[in-house]
Amino acid sequence: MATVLDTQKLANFIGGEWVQAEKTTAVINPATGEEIVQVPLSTSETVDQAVQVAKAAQKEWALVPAPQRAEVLYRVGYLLKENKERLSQLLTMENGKVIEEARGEVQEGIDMAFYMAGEGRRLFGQTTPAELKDKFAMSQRVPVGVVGLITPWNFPIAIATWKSFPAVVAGNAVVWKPATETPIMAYELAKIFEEAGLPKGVLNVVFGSGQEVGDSMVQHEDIRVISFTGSNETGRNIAAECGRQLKKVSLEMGGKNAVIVMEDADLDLAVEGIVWSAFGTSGQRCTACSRVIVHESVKEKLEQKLLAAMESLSIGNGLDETIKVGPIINKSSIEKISSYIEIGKNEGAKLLAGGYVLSEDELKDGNYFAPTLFTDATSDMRIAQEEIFGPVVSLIPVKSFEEAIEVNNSVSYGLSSSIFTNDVNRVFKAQRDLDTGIVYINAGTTGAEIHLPFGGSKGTGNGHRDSGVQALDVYTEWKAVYVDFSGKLQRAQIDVE
Ligand code: UN1
Repeated sequence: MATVLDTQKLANFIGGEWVQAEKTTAVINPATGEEIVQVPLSTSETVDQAVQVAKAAQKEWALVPAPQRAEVLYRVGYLLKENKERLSQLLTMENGKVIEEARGEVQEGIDMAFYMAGEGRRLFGQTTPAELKDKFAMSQRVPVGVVGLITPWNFPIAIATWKSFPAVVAGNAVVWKPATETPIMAYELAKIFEEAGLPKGVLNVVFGSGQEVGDSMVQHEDIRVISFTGSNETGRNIAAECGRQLKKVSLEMGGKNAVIVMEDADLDLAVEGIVWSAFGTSGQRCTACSRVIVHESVKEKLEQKLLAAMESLSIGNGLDETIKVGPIINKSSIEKISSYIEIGKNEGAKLLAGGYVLSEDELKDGNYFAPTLFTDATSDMRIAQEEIFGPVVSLIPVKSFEEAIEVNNSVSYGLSSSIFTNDVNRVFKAQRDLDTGIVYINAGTTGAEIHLPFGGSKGTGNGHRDSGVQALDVYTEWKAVYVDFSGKLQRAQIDVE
């Protein structure tokens, strides 16, 4: 494979063919403002074509033994590995995240490939005692059919693998709409699936807007599952339509994640954890830390240490290995983040650092926002309640461990949380009482591993999980099978003595 992108214009991938669309739009490198490539803006007709092709391909694919389906994923894993550096560079170009993090994200995809390939030899069901003599009972996972994946720009390859790999190994066909801001990872992953020998039509990529492509996927009656990662508002609309159609839907819609720092914590370690999870990926992770709940007795010390650590953060184009904080995805995100700075100031929080768009000469064409620290925030403020999705963190002082837990749990999201403490009783209480789907002890709020369930409570989701073996629940249904070998008609519930 070439070291750079091999085309100026991306095409949809339908039934194993690369199909150009009439309308396209530019993909912009957020670090430089330069156009990288054109991406299709497809129509609902294209979605329908993809669904028809997927439907036909799925029937055959479901009959391929699962260990053989898994063989394709092993090959995908090796191809991702071979191409790791090239993919990481492209990922940094389209998304902006620094190269070290891009490599980490591609690694998540590699890990997911081998992990889910292993499921080809598991996909466990259960044998269960039957209530009647000479009768056998079991339950097994079966594919759902055609699944629709709608993936975000902030983890364009990792999240795509969390969803497409379990879907494919379980015997489904996929229609996938990647974010138009970051379509290159989708293009590359589709090419890798093709090279790995996935039968035509099992994975289809349709590029385009949420309004046109996303909506028509959600509305299409032959798509039986929608798996979505993105904003809360969009997720709720999707869920409403899926509910009307009795279509299964899996949602992951962000967080308002906090790091709790208790008075007995190792403050230097806490600062490292906060800086990494608040300003890594420029705060554009669902799991990013955007609140620090700190015991009042160590508040000032923590502020000083945080400010010192923030000063050493280098900001710029993530392709430069020395850069720690890359750009923000686009201008409208910059506007949203800027608006929260005003909101925070008006609410009475104290701005200690950052809060502005960077415009130095070498940065002026990109979208750069200074790492920002508010302090003396209170839990009821909008900056402490709403997802900002940028490098902005708010310190909330508290008087006790109990209050810290209460403040952590007082938001409408429930994705990730963390506590720094050396008190073993607090460790166990915190892991029980923090109401998020992911809890970290003495680590920041980011860094979930792919073999554990990823997702959260309350406004973060609807009970399903991406990644981990739990992801299979999204892409399979349960079938109960009874085999009566008694040779006579036995009636359950009635002929039981
Ligand atoms: C996301 O922010 O949407 O746990 C995904 C983490 C990464 C994945 C984040 N492994 O931070």
